[in-house]
Amino acid sequence: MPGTDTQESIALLPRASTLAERVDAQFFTLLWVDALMVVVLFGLIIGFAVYYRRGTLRNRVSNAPQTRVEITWSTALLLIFLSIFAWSAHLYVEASSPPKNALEIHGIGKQWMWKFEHRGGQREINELHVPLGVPVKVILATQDVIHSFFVPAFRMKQDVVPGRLRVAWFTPSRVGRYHLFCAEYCGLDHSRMRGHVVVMERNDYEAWLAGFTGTESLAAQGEKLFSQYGCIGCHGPGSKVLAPGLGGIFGKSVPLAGGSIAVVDENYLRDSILAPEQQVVAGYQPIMPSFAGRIDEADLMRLIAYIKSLSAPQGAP
Ligand code: HEC
Ligand SMILES: [Cu+2]
Repeated sequence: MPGTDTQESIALLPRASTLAERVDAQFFTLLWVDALMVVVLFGLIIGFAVYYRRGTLRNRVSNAPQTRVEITWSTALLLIFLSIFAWSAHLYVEASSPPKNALEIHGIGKQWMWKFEHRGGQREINELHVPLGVPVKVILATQDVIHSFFVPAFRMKQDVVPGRLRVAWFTPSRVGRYHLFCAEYCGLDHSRMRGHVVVMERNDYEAWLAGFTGTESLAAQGEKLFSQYGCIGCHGPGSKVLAPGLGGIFGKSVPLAGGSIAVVDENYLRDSILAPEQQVVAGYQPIMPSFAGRIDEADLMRLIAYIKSLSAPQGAP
């Protein structure tokens, strides 16, 4: 183990994301509050047991209710617990809302490995390279059973369930190599479903990305699939079928038949492809065939990347 890390890894898990610092701050505050409670409560129990013990006559004191003491004590506790709740809720909401400008990386869990694909099409298995100080949003899918994306040094864990895309996000705050685990028992080789997240300085990361040759961006791969699967026949320009155009829809709200409104995010696109009959766009016939069972998670993520790229600001890939 490299010299500088040894001491810390014995004492504590490394803290390698901005969230890790905040989670630890909260964890240790709670630990100290609890420790204080234990000392106060047990101190009082033991103290009173001795002070009011039988035979001292002190136990003859009145046992009329001490209303003021009761109210103060209960209110104080209530306020303490409510502020802990507010603090935790705030942390939880932030930990589950990735910033808009986050770097997006796709990940797929399968028995028994993690596969990642960067925007430019760079692929890796059981390793995830990320730049320091940049918010990273990992869009996760599973090809089979439930897995869980767990990076202890980031204090972050996200279950990945079949049929849904899940998002894990973090801002790495320390260069290094950190464990990545699957934290959901997923079959025979579950314990070997692990890898590393490698946090690099930004220019090192760029250089690392550039080191791949012959990669094609996810969106470009998705564009090819868009013709291969025949989507273009209905959604492409000049199509004879009445189908909505897909340019610019990402992030917008669409009115659905039946009067409800859906926001176009990754899961909406995924559902539109696999179960189009469930969310039919208002004003269109439900003629789009379901592609469930015909498109796997890897191709789905490419198609989604392509449709998203149609909504990207000019110039962005
Ligand atoms: C037979 C023609 C047809 C084909 C083929 C087809 N679609 Fe569609 N698609 C439609 C129609 C019609 C709608 C609008 C009604 C609905 O929502 O089901 C639609 C809706 C959608 C939507 C929702 C659009 C919105 O504005 O909310 C997405 C996304 C989509 N299709 C993607 C695809 C992709 C990706 C493929 C190829 C894998 C594909 N479609 C293949 C006809 C088609
Ligand atoms: Cu797993």
